[in-house]
Amino acid sequence: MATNLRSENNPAPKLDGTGLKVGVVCGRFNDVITLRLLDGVRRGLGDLGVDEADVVIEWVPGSFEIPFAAKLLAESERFHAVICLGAVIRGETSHYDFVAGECARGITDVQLSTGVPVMFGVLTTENDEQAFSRSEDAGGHNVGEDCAHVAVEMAALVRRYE
Ligand code: INI
Repeated sequence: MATNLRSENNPAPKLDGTGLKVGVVCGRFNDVITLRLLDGVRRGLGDLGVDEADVVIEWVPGSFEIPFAAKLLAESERFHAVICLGAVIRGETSHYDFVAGECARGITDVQLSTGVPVMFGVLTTENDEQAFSRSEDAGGHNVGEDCAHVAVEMAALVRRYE
């Protein structure tokens, strides 16, 4: 994720994931990285009180397939939030741009058309090193863990307007 300049006067809200049901869509392409992101999601949701039994994980071949699966999960009405995990690492052709761009666009479409918050936990990096440094073990930076927190915050926002 990019730099996040945070003020000390605007603390993040207290998050409680008790009772939340969360769907996770995970890309198998670069799964050395996406498995690490998935560990981060499990850690983050567990820390906020989401029951492991309330987390459903669906694997898809790659990031390009993620929006399709996210739509299925979001439309199922079984989840308060969906988290998408993928790793698009730049190669020598423009394939990267299409996969990353369509994945991001598709995920946005899904959350706006279904009203279910969908997290963008898809790494788009220049190289492997950048991908590893965004999918670290407990105590380090892990975008999956960030997404778990944002999923709980967004689900709470939806609940306030139901
Ligand atoms: N999928 C990824 O998740 N990451 C990548 O880096 C990637 N690259 O570089 O090709 C990738 N490609 C596969 C793509 O997501 C689809 O599975 C494939 O095009 C079939 O639709």
